[in-house]
Amino acid sequence: MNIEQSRNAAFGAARGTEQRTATAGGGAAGPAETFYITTPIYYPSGRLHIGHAYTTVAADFVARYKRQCGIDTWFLTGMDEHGLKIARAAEAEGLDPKAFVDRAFRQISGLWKVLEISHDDFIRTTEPRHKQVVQALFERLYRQGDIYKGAYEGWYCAPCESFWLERQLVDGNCPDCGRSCELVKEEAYFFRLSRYQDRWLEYVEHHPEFIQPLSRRNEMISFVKQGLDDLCVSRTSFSWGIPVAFDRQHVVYVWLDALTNYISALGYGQPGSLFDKYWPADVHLMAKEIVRFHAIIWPIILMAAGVELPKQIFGHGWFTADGEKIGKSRGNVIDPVVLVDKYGLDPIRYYLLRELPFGADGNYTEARLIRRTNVDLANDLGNLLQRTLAMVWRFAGGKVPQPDARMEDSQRPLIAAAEKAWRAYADCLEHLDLSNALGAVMDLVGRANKYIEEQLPWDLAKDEAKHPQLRTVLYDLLETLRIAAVLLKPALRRAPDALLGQLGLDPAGLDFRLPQAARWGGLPAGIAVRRGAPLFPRIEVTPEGPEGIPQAANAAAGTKGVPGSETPAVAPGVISYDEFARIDLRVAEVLRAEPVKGADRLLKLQIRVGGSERQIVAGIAQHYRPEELTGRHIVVVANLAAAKIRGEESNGMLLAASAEGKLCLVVPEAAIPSGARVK
Ligand code: ME8
Repeated sequence: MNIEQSRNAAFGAARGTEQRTATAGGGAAGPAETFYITTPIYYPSGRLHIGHAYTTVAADFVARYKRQCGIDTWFLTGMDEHGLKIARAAEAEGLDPKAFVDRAFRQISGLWKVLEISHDDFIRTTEPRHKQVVQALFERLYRQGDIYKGAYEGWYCAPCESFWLERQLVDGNCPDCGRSCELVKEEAYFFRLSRYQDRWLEYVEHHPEFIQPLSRRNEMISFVKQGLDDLCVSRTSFSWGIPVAFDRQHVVYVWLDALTNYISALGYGQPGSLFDKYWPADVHLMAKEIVRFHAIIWPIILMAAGVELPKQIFGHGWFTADGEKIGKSRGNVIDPVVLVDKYGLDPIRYYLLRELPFGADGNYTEARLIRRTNVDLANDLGNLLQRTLAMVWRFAGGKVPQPDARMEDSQRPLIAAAEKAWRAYADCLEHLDLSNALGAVMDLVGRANKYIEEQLPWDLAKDEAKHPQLRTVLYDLLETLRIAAVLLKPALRRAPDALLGQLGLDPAGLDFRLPQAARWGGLPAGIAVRRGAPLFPRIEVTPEGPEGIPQAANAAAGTKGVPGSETPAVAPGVISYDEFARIDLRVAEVLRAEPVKGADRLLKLQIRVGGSERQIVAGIAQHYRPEELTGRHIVVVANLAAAKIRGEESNGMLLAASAEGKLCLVVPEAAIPSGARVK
């Protein structure tokens, strides 16, 4: 059974949630058999951008991981279609609001297809199934006295769809987004938030995992401690919303409407619905600016309605551009479809999931995206596969060799490294530490690359007595790659299967279920490995080339400034970190050196950089004899554009220091494998 088939196969995996505190959906005692994860339902007021892709790809990673663990998972996303903001956006285009949101629905569904999001349901707040739950909830709260009628006089921020009191404004503007607010004076219904303040504080105190990360929890607690005002929950000055069933002059406040999606989509109120199976949600994911609505208003609505609270509200950080939140209304959006077209799906998903600690803010730059692809995926993972397969062809006839049964596990360090990687990965995912979960896999990949340098398989091959050891080394490298692919499977969409295919496996017939699939020894000996295309071709970046960063950043971002640079303005003669980071400095081993005919200053060097070999030409013939160089480790610029020097191809440049007619090579100060990064 493969992962797609195992989606609904609940087999009651008890995950020891009892002992954890701040875990995703943790805290509840007893085994967790189902997992329900949500993203915010997005406003279709403008095109969705990389920020929306971030939350949705993150939720997708977690959902796919849970399914891969055999847990019965439900993943919900959707669209928040009502409210003043949408009504105005539609009007600005001369469209009826329904026609406007229908068009947006097609666009947004298309985006999730491109990103291969595996949601189980997509809720639209204009659907009857949703409207009916919102109306019933509103009426229930009214009948029990938690909603009452009054008059609202205060300020409204349409972009955030939030009410503010005069004293809360900052310089007359919305304290959340800084934009101007409008004065609202109308009859309205109010929800008695204030009545539940103490109950909320007590609940949050006893459930440390409820709001995460901790910094957001603390913010929310101090916000509530300042005192909660009752919340205005209806509007009469526009009509694009769900009418209050018993007073049709009013439409339900868009946030009450929107938050209810998390239960309306499950069929709340209908016997035998998905609600009985999946509620309470294990985690509501979102960025920090809307944690307040989810962590305070939503739980209090649920408390009032007698519904169990979600297990966790997780507010991650923002992708920023030049330090400012990327946002539809700021006009600095980056279109994920353009990026996928340009770089492929896996590099984008990997970048989104790996780049920022989940919870922190961070700048988006195309230069970083390229670097992540080149360094982690192309160099570390891609090269490990290529080097290993090349050795399997050369030393083992292209078949997965049988490891030497006489070798103890303690003599095979990759076994322990793979076990450690799995544990770290699973632990990180349970805590929604998505970036470090992938980091654990990449550490394993790094360990395997290092293992090649330690074992020197080409030397083992020279000594027949060492052939059993050679076969074991090769098996261990292949098995490490298999485990890395299994662990990358929920995050990436193409590379894991492609990698497994090159190991000689048929991904369609594999059982990816965790933790079994991550256990050592799953790769059968004797199968034939296959030659395949590189998993991740390096993205070539040349200063002036057509694929250079300036064009890349402009195409996707439409931003001004120095695209791809994190610091737009630097003093003349000073370079930004990003500019420095574009130079790929590597340790290289010199395999051979020889003079270049007719050029008495030049030597031609064959070097190995990690798993690949190349030639460089260097002007050092008057300082070094060729035989002095063989076997030495030097430092090279590995991503310098190729050049022909005196008719010889040169793919890189070595580093040397020179002064007063003297020249010496820059070399690593201690033994370190070729391919090691210099930074
Ligand atoms: O707030 N960085 O919808 P919305 C990271 N409809 N995440 C970002 C981001 C960025 N720069 N920009 C957007 C709404 N996001 C309401 C939600 S839920 C009941 C109602 C992501 O279209 C992030 O998840 O403004 C953020 O919380 C969400 O998009 C806001 O989407």
